Amino acid sequence: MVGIVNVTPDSFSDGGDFFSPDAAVARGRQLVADGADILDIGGESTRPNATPVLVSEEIRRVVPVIRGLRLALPDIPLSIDTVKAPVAEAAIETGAAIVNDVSGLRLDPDMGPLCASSGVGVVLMHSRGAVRDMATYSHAQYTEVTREVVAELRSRVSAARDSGIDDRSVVLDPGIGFSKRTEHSIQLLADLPQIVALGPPILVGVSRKRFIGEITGVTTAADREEGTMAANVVALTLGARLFRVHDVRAARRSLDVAWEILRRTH
Ligand code: HH2
Repeated sequence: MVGIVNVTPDSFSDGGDFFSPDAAVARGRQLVADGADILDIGGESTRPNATPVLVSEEIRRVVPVIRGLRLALPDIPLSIDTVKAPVAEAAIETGAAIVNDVSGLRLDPDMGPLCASSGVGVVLMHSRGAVRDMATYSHAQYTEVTREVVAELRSRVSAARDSGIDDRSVVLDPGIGFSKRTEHSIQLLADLPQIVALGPPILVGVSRKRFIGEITGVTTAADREEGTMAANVVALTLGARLFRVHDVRAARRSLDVAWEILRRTH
């Protein structure tokens, strides 16, 4: 279970809620008490029209939080959610053990070599375009979404390998809602076994996303928990093994119950 710690003023669901380092560290402690195994710290929102964040500002946001969490929760692996190598580098120096790159190493040529030389775990998420438009529909043109996402993820795995990243350090993520309309996100979740077949463990980030709002008619992101639970349980059934969520307690409880049943199936 990966708990989200957004140190941003403008994230789509919890922007501004945990913007000060103290609030973010307290949030992280709560998420671990609720059952998080990993915390993912992000200092830049990918929501459409979010304000771009300079490297220096992103570092200023995330480093004190990573430092605080490292001290408060020394046994919990910390992940840095960034597409920028200097931010990842500062986070790794402060104690982050995982880089969650929503561009899948596409946007910063220094990211692959940095991850290789520091030996961190790497989440390669599928997206298209730049940070400012990857969560819009600008690049959401697909003939067959699953085939194309699988091919693009395969090319990100090759890029990681070419940078010297150990295959065993890689996790793949279909990038739910990134350059994808609702029908694309739903189809990708249904076709998850095809992504599982690529080899690495699969992380999904469905938490409170727009496709859940469009199915249920729930416009307030924080009220999309029931839909989040349903999508996570289906993703677990179809092979996902890591779940990036805002409400760890709900996800932990629902997925623990689902897993007790699933692990006894043949
Ligand atoms: N989704 C978001 C951000 N980072 N990382 C991975 N690996 N997978 C995801 O699905 C994913 C992600 C968007 O969610 P959130 O962080 O809550 O919003 P924002 O980008 O507005 O901060």
